[in-house]
Amino acid sequence: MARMRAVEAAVAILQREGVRHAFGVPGAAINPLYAAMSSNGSIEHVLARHVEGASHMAEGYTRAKAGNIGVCIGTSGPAGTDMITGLYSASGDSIPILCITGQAPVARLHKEDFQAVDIAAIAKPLTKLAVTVLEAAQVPGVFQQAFHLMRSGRPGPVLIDLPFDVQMTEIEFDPDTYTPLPAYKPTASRAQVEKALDMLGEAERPIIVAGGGIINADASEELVEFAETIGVPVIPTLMGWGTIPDDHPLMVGMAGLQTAHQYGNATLLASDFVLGIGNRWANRHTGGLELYRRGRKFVHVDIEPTQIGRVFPPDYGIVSDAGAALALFVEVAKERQTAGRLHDRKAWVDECAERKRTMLRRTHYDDVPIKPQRVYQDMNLAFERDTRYVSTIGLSQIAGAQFLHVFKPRYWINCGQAGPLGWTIPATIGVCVADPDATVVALSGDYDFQFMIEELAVGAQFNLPYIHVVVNNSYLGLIRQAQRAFEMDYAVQLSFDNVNAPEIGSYGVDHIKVAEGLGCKALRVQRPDELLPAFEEAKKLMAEFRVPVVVEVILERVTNISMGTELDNVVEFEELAVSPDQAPTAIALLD
Ligand SMILES: Cc1ncc(C[n+]2csc(CCOP(=O)(O)OP(=O)(O)O)c2C)c(N)n1
Ligand SMILES: [Mg+2]
Repeated sequence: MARMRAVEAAVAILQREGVRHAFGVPGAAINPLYAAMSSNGSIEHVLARHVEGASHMAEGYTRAKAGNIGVCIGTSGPAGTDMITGLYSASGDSIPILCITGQAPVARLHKEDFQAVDIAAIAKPLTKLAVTVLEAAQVPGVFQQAFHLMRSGRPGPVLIDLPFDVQMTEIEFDPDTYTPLPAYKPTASRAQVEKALDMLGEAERPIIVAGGGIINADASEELVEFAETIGVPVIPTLMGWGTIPDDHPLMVGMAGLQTAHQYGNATLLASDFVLGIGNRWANRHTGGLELYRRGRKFVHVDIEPTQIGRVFPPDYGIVSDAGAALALFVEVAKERQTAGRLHDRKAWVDECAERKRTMLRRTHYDDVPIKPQRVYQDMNLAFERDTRYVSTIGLSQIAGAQFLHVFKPRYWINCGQAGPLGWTIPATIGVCVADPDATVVALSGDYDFQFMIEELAVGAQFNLPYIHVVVNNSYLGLIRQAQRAFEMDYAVQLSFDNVNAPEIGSYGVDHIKVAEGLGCKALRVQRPDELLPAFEEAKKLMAEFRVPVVVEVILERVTNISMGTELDNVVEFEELAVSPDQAPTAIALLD
């Protein structure tokens, strides 16, 4: 046993739970923890420029690699409230992050002390545990429990709030014998898997909906093996995109109201059975439930018991970790294969493949200003299979999901549920810290980019090279499009004549100068034929200077992107491809 400050025990636990990086902003009330990190020396700290940024960095860090848990740290009061959006984002997408805040001393909590706020109460609905630790001797147990909870069941964030005196108090703690608690993960039984496969066997046109739970469980290989064994097509959700490579013959598109393919929606509507694994029937995926459910049977596999039946009652539900369920699905499916008990699904798969080959949106345009579709087409040409994309929200994210290609799990890192503007830069920084050798490409609209633009300085300071494609329509594009229903174009303009940058006309903010001012490299693209050379130049600059490189593309101001309110009425505003040369990087045409 050894006597140490409670925060020294906390840092020793972080170390033993595998934490190697932390993202944060110090302040007086959290300085004891910083002192403990400084003397411990095992945790590299990345100094954010905004505390919300630190929370999104932690989330990007967790998402990049199986087993990672991002840690974000801030002081009392506004630092905690700044990180609330990060906690919301992480909880919505089932991502574990640990948020640590400083707090006023226990005896002054009730006295409206400077920057004392009940952050645990504020964070409660967004976390698996949010606690202000009032007894120093509880600090080790609270941290141990935090890691147990973050790793158990449906993953999610935890907030630990540490009053200044609690941090400073000496306690007895033995780091050498500290052991993480085992994580709890429910497992499907053989009888449950047999029953689900029986139901699937009775269907004529079954599909698998593959959710982000498969990525969280690191079980994408098992998913592909299962799909291949039973010969059933897969529709990944936005969070599950990458579980099966886009060019796999059984990947039949994404379905949904926005981030979806025409062929994905058509295939979902043609199906008569859906096996959902690690998904949550998000409304941007399902659209109206009456149409989504009509004429189909559903089996839902989820790690969290109370998720079964939350959105609609499935025909059968199984509570299981996606990885554990898939391992058993593969085992039972192989047995049935050997026994000749599986159906030949070839005609159904061919039908889905034909839709994937023919129901294409046009991407090849030569217009100036550039049409957004052309940007994604050229990104497909410029960036290799092993590119990790990061994006958040906006027409940019929606069109990105419609046109880009993803080939591996965790290579589409997207804030699916909360969609807070500003998430992209800090989340990308978290990804770069977690995987410094990866090729990382972020995608933002101009407004998302401006929200937390200061975080670019973190990328420059800590030498985190990545390419940030900023599609600039000088508009809150998604909201402008939504306002068509109100016949207005109100408070969504970002354009103005920048007195310092007449060369960009009325596009307003000079992103190049801002990015350069923050220590990054930046290029501006005005014409479609400049796109590919700019991406190549960006790769060179990234390698040479080891800082983020911004490629800003000046877009046409108004382009409506395909979306709708039901899976069968997604509105196509632009032309559909009528010949392969109009969609030259469409996945089914690439080979
Ligand atoms: C914090 C926050 N406030 C408001 C919104 C609503 N919102 C969603 S997209 C969007 C506009 C995005 O504009 P931009 O980033 O330029 O992307 P574009 O749609 O133009 O491609 C807004 C305001 C949001 N998602 N998050
Ligand atoms: Mg915009």
